[in-house]
Amino acid sequence: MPSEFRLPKLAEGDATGSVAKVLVQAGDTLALDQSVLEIETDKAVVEVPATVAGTVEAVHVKAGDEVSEGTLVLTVTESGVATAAPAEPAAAPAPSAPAAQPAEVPEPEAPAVAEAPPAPVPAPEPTPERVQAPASLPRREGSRIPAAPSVRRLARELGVDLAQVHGSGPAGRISRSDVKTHVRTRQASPTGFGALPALPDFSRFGPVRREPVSAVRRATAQHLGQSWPNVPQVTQFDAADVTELERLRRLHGPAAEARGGKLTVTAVLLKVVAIALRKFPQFCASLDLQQGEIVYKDYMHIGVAVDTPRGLLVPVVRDVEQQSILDLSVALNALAEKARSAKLSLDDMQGGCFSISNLGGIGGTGFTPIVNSPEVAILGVSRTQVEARWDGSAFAPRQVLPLSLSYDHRLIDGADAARFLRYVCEVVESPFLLALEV
Ligand code: CAO
Repeated sequence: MPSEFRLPKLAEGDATGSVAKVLVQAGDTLALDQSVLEIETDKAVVEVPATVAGTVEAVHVKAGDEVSEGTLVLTVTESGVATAAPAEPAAAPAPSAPAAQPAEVPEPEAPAVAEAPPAPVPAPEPTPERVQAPASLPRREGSRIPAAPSVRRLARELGVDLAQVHGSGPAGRISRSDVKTHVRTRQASPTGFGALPALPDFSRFGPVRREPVSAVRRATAQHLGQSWPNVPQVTQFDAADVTELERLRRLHGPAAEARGGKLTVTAVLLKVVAIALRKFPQFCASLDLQQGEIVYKDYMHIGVAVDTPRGLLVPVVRDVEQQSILDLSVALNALAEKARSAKLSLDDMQGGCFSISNLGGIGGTGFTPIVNSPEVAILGVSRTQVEARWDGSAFAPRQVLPLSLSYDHRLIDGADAARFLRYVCEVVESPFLLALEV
């Protein structure tokens, strides 16, 4: 005998909602708890599960309808299965809840530098809830994709089309870990660019030329493409008076050259940053959201971005704190040379705790480098300029080095970043501090 299925109470505080999707049609066999509607409220999209089982005789709502508790949704001929107690639709967390999910996505061990060749993607580990399901379930157009509201919400936040996700649960049900596995696989797609919308046909507008994407470019795109959307980053700017440092660099440059090095600003900054990292250990750390822990590194390896004919490479200078500036000038020179002559090994590019990117040799007044995740900060260096600075009684020409610090705001607060960068500037301005601190 036909019975009516009416809309139960929506989530707390939601009197009305609008129908986003109707998930059943007349003639369907309806199972208990099967999702019938998706309703969009101010706070979330919720799925409404059936509290009756049987055959759908009529659907009384359509997408876009405003509905509230008690609205007639379906007429159902019951199949004799016991009627469940009316249940509140399961609401996904309101958008005001901390949106931590994207960061939870387990990323494949990112190369310690953006530029290492793409590592093979480890096969996803089976999770306890996983039950072997057919490789792909045939999904009819418009048919129901089995996934809980929280899974749908995660998919929406990560920009995942659930129709593309392989559900590993019974009857192809999609779990959170299926969505995460899908994202991992997509991020590690052979192109390294993930799933992107198709490009227009540019040849309609004029002649075009196509070249294969190099391995270095692909690795850079893949790594930065992961870092940028997943790391909420901010850039702090400052400037250091390097007049005295420049005098010392000129004075001691020949000593570096005698050892096969080059006493550049980058070599000095390596040492300065190492001292700053010891004073501010959260800048020498990584965030492990899966374990809910911060990983502090007691070693101090620093990556330096090198512009090479093959593209950007980031070799890592090891144990920076334990080396003198002269040692560092030699090590940096050797690594930059290796990078430019395509002789870097994977080891040379792994294990960095922090990165430095110096574009000052080329020019520019400032830029915002991208954090080389899972590191949490990167120092950008721009071109030294001569500026008129007030010395208390007159303006005097001073050499000023513009610095920028991009940082992962999940771990580092703006005040800490300002203190870190100010400290870097102070040490650069008073190189004597280097001797005091080492
Ligand atoms: N301001 C002014 N001049 C600078 C400078 C600065 N901040 N930094 C370097 N210079 C000068 C050097 O003193 C040197 O001058 P001379 O030739 O007169 O001696 C010249 O620029 C070239 O320096 P260098 O490149 O030999 O040495 P370095 O240690 O300063 O830099 C390296 C090494 C590897 C960082 C640099 O060569 C490089 O590749 N920079 C590009 C990094 C990059 O691409 N970053 C972007 C990453 S994100 O897309």
